[in-house]
Amino acid sequence: IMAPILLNSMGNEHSDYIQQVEYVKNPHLDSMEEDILYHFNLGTKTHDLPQMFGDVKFVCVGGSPNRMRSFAQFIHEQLELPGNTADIRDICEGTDRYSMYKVGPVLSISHGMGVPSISIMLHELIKLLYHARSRDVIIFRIGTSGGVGLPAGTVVITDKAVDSFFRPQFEQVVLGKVIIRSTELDKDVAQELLQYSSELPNIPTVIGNTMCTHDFYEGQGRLDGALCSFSTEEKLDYLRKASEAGVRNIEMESTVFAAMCRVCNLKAAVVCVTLLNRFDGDQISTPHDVLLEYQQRPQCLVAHFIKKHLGLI
Ligand code: R2B
Ligand code: URA
Repeated sequence: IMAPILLNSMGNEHSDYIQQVEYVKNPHLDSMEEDILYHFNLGTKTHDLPQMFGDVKFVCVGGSPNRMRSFAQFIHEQLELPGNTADIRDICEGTDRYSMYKVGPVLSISHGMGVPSISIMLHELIKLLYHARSRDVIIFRIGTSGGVGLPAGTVVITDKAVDSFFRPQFEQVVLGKVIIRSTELDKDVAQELLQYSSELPNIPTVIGNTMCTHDFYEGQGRLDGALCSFSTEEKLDYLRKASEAGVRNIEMESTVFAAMCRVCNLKAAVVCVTLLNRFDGDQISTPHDVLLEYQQRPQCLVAHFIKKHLGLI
């Protein structure tokens, strides 16, 4: 009897068994005849997912569809791939919920704003990677955030994603009960990103905790929403407490992103630029062109990481 030969995702032969880590954690999936990824407008019967996505090694997600298209074009240039960047098309053009672009081994997807929006996207993305039999994928959230005591334009690589009580956990209500999941991210990927930031010009970067809230205004202690139930002093007191808990920035998706990726064995990192220092104000009054430059910083850092991993630099 011959020993089974397994092919890994690069097509290399391995003569012994490799522990294949499955990304999905759902016993019901295997008994389904078809899986429709409704919000992507993709499905296992209508699309050849292994052929379309089997070679994916890096997934980058961010809130805005336009930013994720620009990122796909930027990565296309950085990887010096053949063809025209203008021809990169939205794989999810059949739906306006999310946008998805594939450039070589890199997938760039928008997730909208907030925990429910990104969590729907992640369910379908993780199933997509499973159906496609992708292996050794690293996923990055590249986004924007409010800084806690940092100058605008600082890139924060998330150590721990914490909730509004500064706890490193994500709570999900399932069948009327609260399930708590850990929000720890991959330490090695974070350190590697920090190292690469020092090799690039003009990308001030720190590692710190990221607070994830369920609102942009009151939920982030802003005084400038349509309603506000607290004083300036109370706001500053909360931000000081956040800072003492190691929080360096505030955004709206990191806890569920970290929790889902951790449960599903996906190596994950959160890289967000700060658009303002929340101790100085609430309104985002920085000029548009400066904001655009800030938003490119997480993209440059992650592109550098990808190029290193592909052996291009
Ligand atoms: C950062 O920016 C968005 C709010 O403006 C939100 O999606 C986030 O996490
Ligand atoms: N995104 C947020 O969630 N908060 C900010 O202050 C800025 C961007």
